[in-house]
Amino acid sequence: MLSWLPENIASYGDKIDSLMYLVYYITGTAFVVTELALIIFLILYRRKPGRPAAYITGNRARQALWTLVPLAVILAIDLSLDFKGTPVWNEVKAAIPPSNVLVQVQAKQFNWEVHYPGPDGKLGTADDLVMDNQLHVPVNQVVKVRLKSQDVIHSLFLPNLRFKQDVLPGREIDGWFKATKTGTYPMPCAELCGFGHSGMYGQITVHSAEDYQAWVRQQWPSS
Ligand SMILES: [Cu+2]
Repeated sequence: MLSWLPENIASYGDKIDSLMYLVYYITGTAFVVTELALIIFLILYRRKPGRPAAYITGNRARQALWTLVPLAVILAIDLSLDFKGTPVWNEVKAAIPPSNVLVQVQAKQFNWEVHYPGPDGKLGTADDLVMDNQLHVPVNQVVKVRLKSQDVIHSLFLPNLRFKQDVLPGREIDGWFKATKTGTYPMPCAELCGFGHSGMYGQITVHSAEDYQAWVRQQWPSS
């Protein structure tokens, strides 16, 4: 089930996917039950010659039950989702684990401008490197991503890393991920941001430790 989800290469991906499954099964069950009830009622109470429509006077206690029972069910589902979701939110969004790899992704119509801090590890210095639509990271390491926008709202989407974060002009938003598998994966914009939105499409390359070192040496040969 849910095999259409893109391959998961995020350290926290399983937890996010299990929440997706949970929502999927709850909404799937609700869909089947309500559609079945609709079809059964349509057949049972269809118009028949000689059968007049029922005259229902109403019953306050029964009507209250018809409202309160579904309310209790929905509330229980909501609370169980909160209960399951809160630890995942805390792990993924609330705090960023210690990280040695920092990148700044600056969104603009219609590119991802990726700023690498260089050997000094600081952004905004002379050894910074800027690449369009190319995000290079090492495997099995926490990568801290600083998100900025130069114009409108964008959303950095790394489907394989189960990472999706809005990028807002005037704000600096930090996120993180840890890739568990090397390879090249898509990096689209997930927020309609103008006429070139669909072309706002980069790539993330997850390198092995050795390949990443080689890539770093290639970019900063003097260091
Ligand atoms: Cu965009």
